[in-house]
Amino acid sequence: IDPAEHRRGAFIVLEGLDRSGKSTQAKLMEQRFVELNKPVKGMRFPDRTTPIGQMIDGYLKSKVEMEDHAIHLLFSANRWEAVAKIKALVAQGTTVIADRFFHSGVVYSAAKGNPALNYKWARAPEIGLPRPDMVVFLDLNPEETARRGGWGAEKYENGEMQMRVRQLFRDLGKKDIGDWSGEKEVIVLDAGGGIEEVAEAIWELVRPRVEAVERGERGSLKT
Ligand code: NYM
Ligand code: MG
Repeated sequence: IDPAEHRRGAFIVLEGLDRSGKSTQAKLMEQRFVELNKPVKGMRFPDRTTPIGQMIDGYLKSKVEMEDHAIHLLFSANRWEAVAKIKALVAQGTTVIADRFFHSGVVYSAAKGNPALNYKWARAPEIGLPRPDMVVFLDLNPEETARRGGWGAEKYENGEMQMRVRQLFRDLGKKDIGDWSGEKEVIVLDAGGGIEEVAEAIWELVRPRVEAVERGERGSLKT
C-alpha cells in the first residue's frame, strides 16, 4: 500500500465543562492545520442547525421539557446524523476537529443523577459511532469557569452539575478504551493557563497523534 494514497484524516475531539474554552481552542487548533496546509473541518455537537438540533436547543433553553432518556437519545441521534459526513471527510484526508462528541453525551446524562439512567445505559446508543483518534478534556475547576461569565442561561449550567461532569470526565481519564492499545478514553489536560499556553499544550498532545495517523499507523477509524 502506498501510504500517501490511502492517507485518512484524523478525528480529534475537545471536551470540557461549559465555558472551559473549548470553542476557542477548537478554532485555534483548526488554524494550526490551516497554517500547515492540512485539510481540516471544524464541527460541534450538539449541532443545533438540524431539526433534531433545534429540539435539543429548545430543551437546553428550557423552552420545552423532555424526559431524561428522550433527550439523551436526541443528543445521540444528533451525532448519528453526522456520521456519514465525518466518515466521508476523514476518508478524503480531512482532519475533523469536533467541539464535544459522545463523551459529553454519556457524561452529562449520567451526571444528572437519574437512577434509571446510568453510565452503561447512556453509553449504549453511542456504540458504533466513529471513535476519535484523541479526546482531550480541558480540565478546569467549575469555580473558575463560573467566573468567566455567560453561565447559567442553559440547562446543566450550575455548579453542582458541572462538578459531577468534571468528576466523570476525570474518571474517564483513567479508563482504557478497552482494546489492546491501552489508550485512555480521554486525556485530561489542565486548562487553567492562558489561551496561548493551553493551545500549545493541546497541540503538543494532538500533533504526534495526527502524525501517527498520517504515517498510516492507526489504521482506519475505530468504532
Ligand atoms: N450536552 C452536549 C449534552 O448534555 N449531551 C451531549 O451529547 C452534548 C454533545 O449540551 N451543557 C450538553 C453540554 C452542554 C450543552 O453544549 C450544550 P455547548 O457546547 O455548550 O453548545
Ligand atoms: Mg454551553
